[in-house]
Amino acid sequence: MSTRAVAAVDLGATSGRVMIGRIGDGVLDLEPVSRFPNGPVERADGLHWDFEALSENVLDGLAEAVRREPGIESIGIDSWAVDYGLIADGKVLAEPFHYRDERSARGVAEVHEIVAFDELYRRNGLQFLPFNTLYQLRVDDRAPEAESALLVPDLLAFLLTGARVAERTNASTTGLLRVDDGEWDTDLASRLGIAPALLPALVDPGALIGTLRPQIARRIGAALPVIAVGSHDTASAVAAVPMTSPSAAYISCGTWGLVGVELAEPVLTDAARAANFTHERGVDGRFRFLHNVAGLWLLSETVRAWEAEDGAPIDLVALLAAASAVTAPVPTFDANDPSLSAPGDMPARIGALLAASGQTAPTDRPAFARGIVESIAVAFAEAVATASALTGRRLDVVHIVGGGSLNTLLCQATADRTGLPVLAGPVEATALGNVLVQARALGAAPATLEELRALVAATHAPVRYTPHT
Ligand code: LFR
Repeated sequence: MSTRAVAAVDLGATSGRVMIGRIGDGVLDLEPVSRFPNGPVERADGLHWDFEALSENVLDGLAEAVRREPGIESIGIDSWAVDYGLIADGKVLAEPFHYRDERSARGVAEVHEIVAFDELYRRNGLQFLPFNTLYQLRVDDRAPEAESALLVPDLLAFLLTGARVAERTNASTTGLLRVDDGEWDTDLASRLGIAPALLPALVDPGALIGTLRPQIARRIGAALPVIAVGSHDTASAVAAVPMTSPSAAYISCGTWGLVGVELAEPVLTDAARAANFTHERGVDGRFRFLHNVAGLWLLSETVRAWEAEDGAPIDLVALLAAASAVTAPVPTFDANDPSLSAPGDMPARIGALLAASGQTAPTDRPAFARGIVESIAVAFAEAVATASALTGRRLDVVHIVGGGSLNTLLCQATADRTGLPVLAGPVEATALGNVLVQARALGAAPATLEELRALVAATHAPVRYTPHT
């Protein structure tokens, strides 16, 4: 089988990238084409994403990808979840809000006044996250002017092709999708004052979304199809976790650490609701039964604050090496505390949490960073244990994929605190999942998720961390 090529657009909360994916017999690799910064931008009405800059960067990246690899056959797009843009008269009405914007707090209060959380969980199976799309849409003043609300990857696909769709894995993070049949819960939307007409037709990963509009095709240099992938980045990442058995847990670790297991059927118990475990839809109708843990966000926001203080960049690799060398015990805190969710002075907020639990924040930076990594690992271990208890599965391995898989301190701490071996990598699981689903739709990859994961395992052997007892 000859090697085939596709383009993967993968947008994260701190950076976006365009990659060429190549796939063939025993071949699966990525060529990075472009990488650009991303992050919250403060506007008069709150925190947003700079969608115009993002889309320009995506188009430039795609043009460069096609220049380098004229054999590219399709494009797939994934990004973080929940955030959306509104469309009116065929145009983007307003920049998407950032999920860390505080307006959603009002949405939570209003939604829960109308529909209690118990009922929401029964209907949508989602963990409570204050920024889930339904809370945002409830308080969106511009929604009445709009024809459609499109999640970020669907919004980009619309700009590229003109087609309006809702890819199902990401749609499952809105809170407006029924957990039982994966269709829009239009009754719920209506009760919340969200016009069901805003919600476009659902498509599954692998579906053809459309072909590039002529002016976009000219700019990129080819009239390519855009294929739906697991457009929620976590769905793409989980599709590429080289798991070989149901007794594996996974952690997709970037800005967030998404910790859980894969299920064929939901576990909608009171215990799952109380533990705030979610049912997000995965590729091929699987459920991502997981819990959000604040991941590398805590570290990157801390480093950002120190850099502002110093007026100079910090070498993260050196900082983590120094943190690894710390031998004295470090205090830990609840990585999931809601006070750590907004951007801004993270060291002070962590210090306040430590003080509230009668502990003292280390004054030296490596020890402080070590405390952050250990606190994330504690939260990871708790979530793995909870996933096991809620599903009744004995878990025997933890896969870590994404940026966190390169953090040896975090991987070892997770092995130590779970008491389970950690298999780390691939770092680019999200982009690989994106490539695999496109390739399968083109007939260039095997049919089952298990076979796709076997290809990942064969081409990206994970690094093993054994727990120290
Ligand atoms: C990870 C992620 C999480 C989602 C959070 C906000 O990038 O997509 O799965 O809960 O971002 O959208």
